[in-house]
Amino acid sequence: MRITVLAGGIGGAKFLRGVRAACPDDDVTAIVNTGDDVTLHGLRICPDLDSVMYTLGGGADDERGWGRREESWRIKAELEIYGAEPTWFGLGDLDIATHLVRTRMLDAGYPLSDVTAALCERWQPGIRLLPMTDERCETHVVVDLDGSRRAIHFQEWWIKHRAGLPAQSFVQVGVDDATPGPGVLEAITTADVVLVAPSNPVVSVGTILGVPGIRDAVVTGLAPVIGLSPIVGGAPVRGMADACLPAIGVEVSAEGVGRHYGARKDGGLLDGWLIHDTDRAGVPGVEVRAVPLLMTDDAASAAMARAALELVS
Ligand code: FO1
Repeated sequence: MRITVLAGGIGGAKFLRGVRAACPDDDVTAIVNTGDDVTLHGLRICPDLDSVMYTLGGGADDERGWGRREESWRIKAELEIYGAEPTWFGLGDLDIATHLVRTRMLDAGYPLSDVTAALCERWQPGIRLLPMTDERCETHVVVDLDGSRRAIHFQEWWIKHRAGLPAQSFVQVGVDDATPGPGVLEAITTADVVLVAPSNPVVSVGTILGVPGIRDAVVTGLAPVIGLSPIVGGAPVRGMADACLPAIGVEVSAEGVGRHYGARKDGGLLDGWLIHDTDRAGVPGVEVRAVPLLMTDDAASAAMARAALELVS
């Protein structure tokens, strides 16, 4: 069976580990958000691709959810002594090697998809990782800061300001000129099932669907589309979806996100919607099922993947 998953970073990575565990003999492709990507200290950093690659490759720090386990921060400390801004971004020594290899390949003219494939040669994630696009497409957040309204990079908003500045809106800089990366549309049109990971509906799933052509391919494709709610109770399990959803007028609940994605038969995204077993959600035109959605370990994530696939049948 061909399973294609739309995924962001930390939540998406944990869920993909569950899909891989539940479907060891199936062909799994992850279409990963690149809107969080940023160039800092001359290095191109792809947080969501790296979270997925490290998590599936066994190199992730599971507590943080991003970056490498057994990491050290000596270069970051040196940069701070030099006063080399930004000092708020956590650049780990081991992680820097990934950014150096990626930046060198990009500078040599390789597209991000080739770079990702090369990095995965080492990490062997066990599924195919596809950037949503090879073109630069960066999420910026419009905020009021120091008395003026301005757009700051998503990473600055999320890390430096801890998503504490109310997001007036989100702008995916470059998305209108972006094209789906190599293999992306094919992974959607040939899929037996498309899964929407419990990732941020605005800055992860929303950004992937914002790349011209991707939403249409999912909505008009033959494969059933099953989503998993990133919101349990009235809050995200991790991350900052609760700081993002109000900016697009969506209630921070499983029902709010499900209705935001909408029913495929009405031109929306979903055929099925998994919500946490303590939640309730009415999503017209969508089959809703309540199952445990806390990815406490691989067994829990695998059970979620199986529940999503059962919803297909
Ligand atoms: N998240 C933080 O909260 N603080 C950091 O200093 C930080 C550094 C960082 C470095 C590399 C990387 O791949 C991810 C990093 N993240 C950090 C996470 C990142 O901001 C988010 O995971 C994604 O952009 C949103 O999912």
